[in-house]
Amino acid sequence: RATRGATVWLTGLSASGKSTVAVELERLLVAAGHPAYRLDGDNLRTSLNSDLTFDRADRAENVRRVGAVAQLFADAGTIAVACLISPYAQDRDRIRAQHEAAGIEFVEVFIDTPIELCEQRDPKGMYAKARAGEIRGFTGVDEPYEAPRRPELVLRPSDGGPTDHAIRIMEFLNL
Ligand code: GGZ
Repeated sequence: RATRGATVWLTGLSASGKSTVAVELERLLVAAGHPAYRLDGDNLRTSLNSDLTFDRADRAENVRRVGAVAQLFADAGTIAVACLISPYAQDRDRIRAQHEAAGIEFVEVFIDTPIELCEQRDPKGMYAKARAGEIRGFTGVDEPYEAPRRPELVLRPSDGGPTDHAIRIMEFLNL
């Protein structure tokens, strides 16, 4: 039986662990014979989205483009695994509606890592710079993050590590 396509949309703060879960999920899916492809917001900002900033309108455009690309992958029978902060509910809801209108499954996963933990990790020193005022408009510091109200899945550090989280998503997808 061919894998049906779907979009798995990981949303959460910077350093919440979205990319790590996405890498793990892509690996598990492919190992189980399901075509999967990761669309990482941070990476795509150097290519498809290199013209975009972090202001409100450009973040909306970032989410719109990656949502449309994910939908194309899903339509072709691949599991698209998108990981973007995607901080605004309205932008995420819009791409959900577009998937639903086309009859394509959309799975919103909230990587619910408390900001205190994200700041402790701070792998690129960005929270420190944002706190020092060297970066302005940083999500969670001086820009909002709107948590999903009805995500299909919420994954917290207390649920385990990235592999546990990826397995939870596989189970949700019945794969
Ligand atoms: C949030 C920022 C910002 C600002 C640069 N706010 O954790 P990272 O470093 O490696 O990944 C983050 C990435 C966010 O890109 P997204 O495309 O996922 O964001 S959005 O969905 O909001 O469009 C972070 C880095 O870019 N970064 N400046 N001001 N994150």
